[in-house]
Amino acid sequence: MTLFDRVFGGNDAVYGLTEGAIDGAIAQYGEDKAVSFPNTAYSLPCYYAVTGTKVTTLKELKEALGVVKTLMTREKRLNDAFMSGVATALCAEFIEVLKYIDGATPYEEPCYGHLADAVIRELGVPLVTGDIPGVAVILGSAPTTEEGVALVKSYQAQGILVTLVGGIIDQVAEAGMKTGANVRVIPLGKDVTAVIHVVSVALRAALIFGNVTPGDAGTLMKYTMDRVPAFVNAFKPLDDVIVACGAGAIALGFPVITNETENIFRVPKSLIVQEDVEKFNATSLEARDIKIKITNIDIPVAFASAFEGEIIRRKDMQVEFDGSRVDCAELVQTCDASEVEDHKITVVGPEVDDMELGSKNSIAYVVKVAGKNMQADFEPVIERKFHNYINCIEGVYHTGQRDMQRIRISIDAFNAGFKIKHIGEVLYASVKNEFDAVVDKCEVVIYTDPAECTRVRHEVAIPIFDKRDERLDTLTDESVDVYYSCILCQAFSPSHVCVVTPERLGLCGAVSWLDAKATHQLDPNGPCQVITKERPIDENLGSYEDVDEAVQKFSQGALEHVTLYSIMQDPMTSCGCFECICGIEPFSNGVVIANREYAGMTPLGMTFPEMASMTGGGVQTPGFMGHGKHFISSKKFMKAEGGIERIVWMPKELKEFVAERLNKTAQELYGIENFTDMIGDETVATDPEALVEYLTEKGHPALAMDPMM
Ligand code: SF4
Ligand code: NI
Ligand code: CU1
Repeated sequence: MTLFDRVFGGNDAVYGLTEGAIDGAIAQYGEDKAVSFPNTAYSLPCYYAVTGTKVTTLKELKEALGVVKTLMTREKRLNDAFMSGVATALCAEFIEVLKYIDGATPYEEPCYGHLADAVIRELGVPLVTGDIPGVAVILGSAPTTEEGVALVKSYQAQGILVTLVGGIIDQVAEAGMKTGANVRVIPLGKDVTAVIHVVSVALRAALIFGNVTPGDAGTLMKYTMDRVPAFVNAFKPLDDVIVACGAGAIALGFPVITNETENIFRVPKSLIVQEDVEKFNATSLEARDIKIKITNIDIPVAFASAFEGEIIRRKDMQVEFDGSRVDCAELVQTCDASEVEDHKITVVGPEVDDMELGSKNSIAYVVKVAGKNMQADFEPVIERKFHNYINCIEGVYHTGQRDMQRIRISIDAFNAGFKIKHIGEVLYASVKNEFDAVVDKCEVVIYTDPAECTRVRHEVAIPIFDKRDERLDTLTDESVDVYYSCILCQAFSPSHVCVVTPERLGLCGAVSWLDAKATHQLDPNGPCQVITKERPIDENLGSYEDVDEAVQKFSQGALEHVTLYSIMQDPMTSCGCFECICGIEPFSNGVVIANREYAGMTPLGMTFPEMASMTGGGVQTPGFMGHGKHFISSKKFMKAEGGIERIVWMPKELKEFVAERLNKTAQELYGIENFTDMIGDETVATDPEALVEYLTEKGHPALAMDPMM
């Protein structure tokens, strides 16, 4: 039997199952019954991406199956096993969506099933920075639990996002391994059709970031091949259905590595037989050409970006440090080279062994750096990374910053021998690794002595923070000589360019003007380039000849004009990983803002994913604009259209997050007190009528402004 026979055989098997399932559902619910996956604007994402048609009811699903049948027949005739595999995958999507019918929640812990659009948007930045260097899809049961777990852990330790389908899920659970999106190990589901949920992520990435036209299957597959660093590890025995799905994966550019030796065809670089499961990792990375950044740090627990989202609960914690209760601080201090002894780590005060189980303690760490190219402006940039660095330690958890950080060390980490001094090792190695262009020498002093912590916090850290805040306050678009471009997201959004200014951070929320400046210094030929601002065209719009030239150049001609302060005229583009999106609300002359975390409805009649689907892929879409959370309180937010007075609605959580800064801006610009009180949220209105009523009652200024369109 050839590979082709097996794929076509798998096709037929899946097709039969799908047809039966759809007919069964129609018999039960009637053909007008709605079908969709939750929290996506692209339902059904794979079918929509491949054909350009959205499916919303069982009737349409049945029609879609007809289309798939035609596709399968054609591919069979053309003898294209790979495209035929794609058709099989579409059937898998149909089977999976039926599980969600009638509001069902078919997946239970630990499985995820369908992944929301928001998950994909969140992956944008870590994927482009190489923080997540790849995506592994592990299918079936490993020969032994140990081998399966070792494979999953090997990827996890490299920061690779691991998705699991089938028996491996039980193996990982049996070994007691923690799974979840926060530790980058995502069990999708135990049926083989659950594999579609990761395919769906790849295809939606093309729609969200790549501006690929739905239905343009050729461009779609080129996108996934070139830009989505995924691969498949499939354990034997492989049945025809798995082989067919594997052919689909290969069509998308994802190599399949298997330990199956019988009845299998090898396809160079695409279908690779590797009998030794221990070598799956190396073979896969080579096949997909994934390079891993190695950070070797001498600590007794693992250190990997996959552990960044790990949470340590009170009952699992050995000790904690809490800046909101006792004196704590974290600080980068620029020193003269003579004052810094490279790689010296000092702990002043008790070590973890001397602290009581479950106790709350003080901690203050001062990272002294010296370097010819070091500037005080880089201190907060480096300092803000401490959160990531410390969080990457397995069994250590960090939140907050400055003098309000909180750290927990787990009992497991403690038992493995983790000590306070290891935090110093991590800070040292990470700072030297990432900021090598500006930091020549680095020394870490960690205080746990309470009196010393009080001294460091009040006498050293707080005065420095105050000075930095003053500097940030004076950092305006007018006060600087240059802006910066960021094109990091071009890895996914080939024509997208962010223009980062002091008052407008990158839409991902992760790149401020200071960050961009530091990035430029660290890597002069990298993603952040200087944009001069010597030739303004219209200061109110924030348009400059220099900016236009820069975006033309960095978008390879895709963009001609970009304004910094307008959402109507030549607005900045979005890649897709924006923290928030704002869109025009015509009844109130205002804009509605939704953040990625918000799952509910907005007064636009759209959810966040639906609003978000209006823009992305590096194209300009007047009326909708992606932006960072901190941009909301900026004096430059939609300045051309009247500024923050246009904001009429935000989810409550976001409103609370921005309240202090936004109210300050409203006070300064318009003399309005407690502006956020005038802004609606989901507790007062999710439809335009109720919203306008609320705004009228509150005397919201937008109502009296000119319509925006
Ligand atoms: Fe991507 Fe813009 Fe953020 Fe750069 S600033 S990482 S281009 S979203
Ligand atoms: Ni104090
Ligand atoms: Cu992005």
